Amino acid sequence: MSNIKLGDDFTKAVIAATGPKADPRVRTVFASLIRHLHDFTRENQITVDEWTRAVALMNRAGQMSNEKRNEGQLVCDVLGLESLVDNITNSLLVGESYEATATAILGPFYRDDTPAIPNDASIVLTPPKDGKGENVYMHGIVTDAATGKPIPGAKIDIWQCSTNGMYEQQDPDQAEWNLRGKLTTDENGYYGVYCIRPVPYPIPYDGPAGDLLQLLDRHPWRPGHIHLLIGINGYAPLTTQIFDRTSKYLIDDSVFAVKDELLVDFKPIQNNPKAELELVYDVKL
Ligand code: MBD
Ligand code: FE
Repeated sequence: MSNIKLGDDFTKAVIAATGPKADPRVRTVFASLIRHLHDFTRENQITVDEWTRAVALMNRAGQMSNEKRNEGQLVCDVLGLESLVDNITNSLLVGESYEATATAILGPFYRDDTPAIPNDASIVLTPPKDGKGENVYMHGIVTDAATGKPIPGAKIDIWQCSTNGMYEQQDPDQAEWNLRGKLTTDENGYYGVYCIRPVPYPIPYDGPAGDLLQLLDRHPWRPGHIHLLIGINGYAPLTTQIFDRTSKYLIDDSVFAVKDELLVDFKPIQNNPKAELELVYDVKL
């Protein structure tokens, strides 16, 4: 590094350029960000060519993104960043909710305007045509982690992709809102919904996130999962995912979201004309 003139003093000068009206948190975080970015760049002797490629990747992620595609988030996901901020955010809440259900990342396919549906409705509006769709009666009770008491009126957003590996908004052949719904727990804290057994699927890899996976000699697959977002006034919202215990890719999820506590069992169910499988999943807030 003997020829490098832009060393520690240069980094300090860049940090010191921050003005007096900057918000304290912004000041702290950016001083650290500049420090790490500069150290990283010196340590790896990053060249103009390499930096140009990184800038192009960021620009392409932005250009590809719209309300159906969040490529910036996907790039973060394959680098483990969304899982890391999820873990930090929820560690900060410990004490208040130490017995609560484990969290997992939101992912890029959540839609915040999902319509409400009644309990025991089916979210399978477009049944899979490939014969891989196993119908599941998923149900459980939402309780208060501290008291064990049921929580009535909790909203449960649920979403999953179809057996062709696509979420409804990615796939013109699926009805809008297919495999999505917003449930409300009843007076006993009960929720129930008919869905499908989730199958492994590849995250979209035709953009910068895919380029990164290829560069790093990695695959794009995720284990079969169902997303949940549970909220009610007075409790911190719970974002999580549940994973089929028998799925492939549990130990090499491309976005690093699997936790032991989130593995679930699909069991055969008798005497239910609407489902072959049952999934009992209780939630503690
Ligand atoms: C997904 O379906 C997902 O759940 C996450 C976390 C990242 C990419 C695609
Ligand atoms: Fe997902």
